[in-house]
Amino acid sequence: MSYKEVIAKCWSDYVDKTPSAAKIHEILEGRGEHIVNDHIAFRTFGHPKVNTDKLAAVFVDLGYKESGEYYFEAKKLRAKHYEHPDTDAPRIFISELILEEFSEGLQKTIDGLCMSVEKGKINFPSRPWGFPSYKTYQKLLEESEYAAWTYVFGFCANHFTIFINHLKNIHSLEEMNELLIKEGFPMNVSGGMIKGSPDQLLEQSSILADKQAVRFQEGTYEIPSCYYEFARRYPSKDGELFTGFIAKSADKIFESTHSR
Ligand code: OOG
Ligand code: NI
Repeated sequence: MSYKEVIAKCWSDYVDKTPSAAKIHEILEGRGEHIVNDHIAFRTFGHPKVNTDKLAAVFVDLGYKESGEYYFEAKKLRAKHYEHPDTDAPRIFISELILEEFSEGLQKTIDGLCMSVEKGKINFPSRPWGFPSYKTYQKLLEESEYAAWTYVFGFCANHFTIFINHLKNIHSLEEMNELLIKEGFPMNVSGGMIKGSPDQLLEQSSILADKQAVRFQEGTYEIPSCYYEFARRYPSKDGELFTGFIAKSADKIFESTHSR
């Protein structure tokens, strides 16, 4: 498989969970835009069987290289990003929950889930532990929204990201956000609608996650699924666009899957 095939599989799973992403595509394409993807993000648990390096192995085999590391103290997460020599390839951002910093109960729950993960390559998209329990979801939610989300959705693209620099008729994140608001999409305003600044060489915004009816062991419940992000990058002194991420901004972007 090529990286393009893996990403295409993740995209079709993602639009199923995120009808807003398909709508935004239609709106932009209707205005004559060709959409370029800046990055795709995955979430996981910092457990030896499924940690960031395990998920990344699939992408590293397809030519991606580890290119940056990030730490989120309050959310108890760490992350890495990966770049591909093919300049058309979107960056990959993978984060993991630092299990040691959570209760024994949470650690046991995640250990239990990971027991059913087979050795070898991780598949995308996949949720190796079968149907989730709503009770477990709620229990995890008490300690970490990220843990609860990852339990239910597993290893799938948590968001795709429209690369604003490549749009023809939209020249700023402000313009993009205005259009989204006019079309009725709810924005993530945690830390301000636009995270980052031209000085930091990266500006980001995102809509709040769609709500999806998910089948649990106990029945079907509507919970936040995935969201769409928008990024504008600026050149550094060498004239090349900045390719990394800004931890302080990312910290707020994570909150796009919080309940509205
Ligand atoms: C990732 C949030 C961080 C970014 O671009 O800074 C991020 C997530 O919600 O899993 O994607
Ligand atoms: Ni992102």
